Amino acid sequence: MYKNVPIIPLAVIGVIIAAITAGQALFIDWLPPADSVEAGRTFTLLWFLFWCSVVFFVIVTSVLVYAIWKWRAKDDDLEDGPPTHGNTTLEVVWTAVPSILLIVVAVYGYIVLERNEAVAADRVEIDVYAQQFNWTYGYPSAGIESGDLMVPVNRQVQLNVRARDVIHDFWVPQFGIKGDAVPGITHTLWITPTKVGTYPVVCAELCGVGHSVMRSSVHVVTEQQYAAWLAKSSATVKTAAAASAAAAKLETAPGDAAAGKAVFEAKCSGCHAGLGTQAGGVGPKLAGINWSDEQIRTQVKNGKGAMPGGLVNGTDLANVVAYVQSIQ
Ligand code: HEC
Ligand SMILES: [Cu+2]
Repeated sequence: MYKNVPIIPLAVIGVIIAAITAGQALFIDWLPPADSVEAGRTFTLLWFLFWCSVVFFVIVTSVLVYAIWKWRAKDDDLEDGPPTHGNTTLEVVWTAVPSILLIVVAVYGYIVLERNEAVAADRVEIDVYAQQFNWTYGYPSAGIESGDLMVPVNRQVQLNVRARDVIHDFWVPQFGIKGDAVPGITHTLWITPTKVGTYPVVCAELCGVGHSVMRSSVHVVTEQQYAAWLAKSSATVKTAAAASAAAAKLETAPGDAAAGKAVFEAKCSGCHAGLGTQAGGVGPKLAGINWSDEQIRTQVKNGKGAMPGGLVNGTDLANVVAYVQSIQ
């Protein structure tokens, strides 16, 4: 039945097409290195799909090219050609094979998805905030925020991706995972980096004029380095918080008007004439303004108009507030 099949010409055409297609696959670097467990699975699935496609592309294209070459109508041939009645075997084959293949692909794809989204008990949770045009990372366990993403190697990282303005998209090409950051929604991604190194974080959703520069870095470090970094950053945050709490305490403590007079002479009287008792200079007269301590403190801390903020702080601030009150 198949003795008429032109094996040799079909084989020659097939080999040529296969060589061209496979060459494209093998000699061009289509994918970045798979540096996460998830990327390994996804990229393998992708290559499986690709090589299946190559096989069928080669078969179909070889027959097509052969048919075009062999049975091309002559220029003066206006006939319809002989009628054919189909070929049941062929039709069954070309229905059954793709059906089976589709089932295989669906099952394989499901398994990859299932594994990539299996949540590990010892995972590290990190919040990712996208906004025009930068990334911020929050470490809820340590109570800190950072502009860089720091993750331990070989441990699952759960990223809770959120947007503060418009839609963005978190993407680290080498991790093979990409997920939209949508306002009002928390999108969860799971990544298990397998190699120590620094990788780019790219925004993969056109989000405005600064979209192309919306990048940051993810540093994959050892478990010890990660723990040390967390401890150090949270200590820094705590020290800063403690220092500002202590400063606030000093600033709001009852001040000493006499000591405040000296501070005023040094820092304020250049603008506020007559130690603030009279108009003149750049600043207004302060005697008799009838402000609360809080108002004066805020004015000195933040400044206003031509008056710069932050001239004094701590105990000096408390004292100068007391002095301004004393000349009311
Ligand atoms: C560089 C000049 C300059 C210095 C220095 C300066 N001030 Fe002022 N200050 C001003 C000006 C100008 C205003 C008016 C701001 C406005 O309302 O636009 C002002 C306003 C104020 C007011 C509010 C008064 C009102 O009625 O609006 C207070 C209180 C005050 N200054 C206190 C101080 C104290 C205390 C210091 C020293 C720690 C100080 N200023 C240093 C220029 C200065
Ligand atoms: Cu963006």
